[in-house]
Amino acid sequence: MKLFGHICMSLHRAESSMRWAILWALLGLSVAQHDPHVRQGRTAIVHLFEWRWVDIADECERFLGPNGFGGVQISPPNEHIVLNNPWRPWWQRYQPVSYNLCSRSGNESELSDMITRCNNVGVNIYVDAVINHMCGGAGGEGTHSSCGTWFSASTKNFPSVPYSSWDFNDHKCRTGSGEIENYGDAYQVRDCRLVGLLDLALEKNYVRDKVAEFMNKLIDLGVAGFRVDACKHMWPGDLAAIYGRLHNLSNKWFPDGSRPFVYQEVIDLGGESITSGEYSHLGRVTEFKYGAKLGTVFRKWQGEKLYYTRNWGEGWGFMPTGNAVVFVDNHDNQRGHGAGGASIITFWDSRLYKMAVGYMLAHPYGVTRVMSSFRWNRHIVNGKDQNDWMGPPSHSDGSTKPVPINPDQTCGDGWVCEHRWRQIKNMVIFRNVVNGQPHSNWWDNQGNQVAFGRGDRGFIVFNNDDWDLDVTLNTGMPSGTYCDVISGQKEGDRCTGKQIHVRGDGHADFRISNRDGDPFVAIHAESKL
Ligand code: AAO
Repeated sequence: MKLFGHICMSLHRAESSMRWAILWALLGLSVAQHDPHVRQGRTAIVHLFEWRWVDIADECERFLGPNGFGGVQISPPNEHIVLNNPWRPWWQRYQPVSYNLCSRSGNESELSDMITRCNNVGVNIYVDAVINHMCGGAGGEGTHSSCGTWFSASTKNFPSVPYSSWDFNDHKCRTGSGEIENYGDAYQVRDCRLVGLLDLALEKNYVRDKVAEFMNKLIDLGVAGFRVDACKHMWPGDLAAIYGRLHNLSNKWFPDGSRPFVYQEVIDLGGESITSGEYSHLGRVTEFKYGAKLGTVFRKWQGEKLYYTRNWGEGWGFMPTGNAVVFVDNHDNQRGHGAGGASIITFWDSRLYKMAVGYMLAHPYGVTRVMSSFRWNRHIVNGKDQNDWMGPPSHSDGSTKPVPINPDQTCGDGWVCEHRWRQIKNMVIFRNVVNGQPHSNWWDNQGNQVAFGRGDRGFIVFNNDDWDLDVTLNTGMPSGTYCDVISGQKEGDRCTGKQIHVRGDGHADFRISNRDGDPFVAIHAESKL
């Protein structure tokens, strides 16, 4: 009955998104903004949080291109406020002071060079676009900005856009403080200030034009799309008007008529007045339930078991797969900002993290985004990280440090580079190899040991129980010897880790100790000897 209910609900959702799609098509509006335009069968995006443009360009050429990554989400490229107290927090970049393309990550020519070099090796660039607001109202007045442009937060004057006090929403906000006070009231959430940030009046054509001009400049430089920040705080109609003004992607790298990919940050864990569904006709939406639930499952909290994930995806109340961007953690909730709470798994819990990211990349649901972080001095007091503001590894003058690559391919100087961890990098490749194949051959022990395949192209087995796994399973794969891509990988004609022998009937024996460094095994068509 419950399953029937889930199916009906999913069908209902699928139908309503279909209706939207048809309506939109009739209106002549493109729905292609759901398409990430990844090249050559690539599937995963990596967020290189706070990386410099020159380092991203190098990373595209030396690592992301060769290992099949589909794209990079970059930190906001706009000119932003520069703060001393706290000192150069990472979040200063979410406080624009102009749309000049110079930021903590580099200047416009470095940005443009990065976009070109990444595109040339088949890796897309997606820009984190901060368009809901400018800097905080308490941001002062002066030239404390990333390219030294003068602005005045107190008089809402940003001459280099230009925006003046007429271009902000304060007159519309009905709360005493001018702040969002209650997330249950959709008007407050969209018309008042989010944590003190000056809220742009996106209903004005002038403001829409300025925002679109900024985004079009990036499109013309060759980016493939945008992660749009704080969408919950903007009216869907205003966003539609902005997206409608966007150019097609550059035909230097993308087919004629390609619309920019749009994925919108809307935090919807349920229980508020605004839902992610209000935005899904405009582009994809971040599915925050995904990481929150996956964390709860892998941590075995609230009685969750891995085998309950046999209907992972829409069956768990997530949005339709075609609308979703999913991730285990993001730059906010890995340090207690945003939403998701304590269940979120991050690189700090590396063993669990590799399993959770592996699960996400093996599963067909959604467009997947892998997080790539920097380390900071985490200092948790009563559940709150006192150092949640700390910016990227920096020199004493505040400039961001380069990302040095160690001989073993990991990163140095405080850059975590989760995307370079063998297990995660190999699962990005796995996802490409199984692309388009159905979720198949599910097995579980009614506990925390599960396995599933992707047609005849790949198979993965997890042991998150506190005892060994020792089973024979139908992998659905052609017979042969395969290299496990978690404990090692295929190098030439040998495996550097475990070998899995698939017999003529597709069955293979799996043995995973709960004490293994990584208690999961994955094989795919291209890891066969
Ligand atoms: C900084 C300072 C502030 C200062 C401000 C202005 O920290 O003290 O007032 O500057 O001077 C980032 C940082 C902010 C920073 C800001 C600007 O995270 O700390 O403020 O840059 O520098 C909401 C938004 C969501 C947003 C998230 C952080 O809806 O859009 O807050 N994320 C994006 C970016 C983020 C960035 C901004 C937006 C702003 O990814 O990096 O901020 O550009 C509820 C709501 C959520 C809401 C959260 C947090 O969540 O649903 O919509 O997110 O609250 O306020 C349970 C609930 C869940 C709830 C959650 C937390 O889990 O189920 O729904 O609890 O209460």
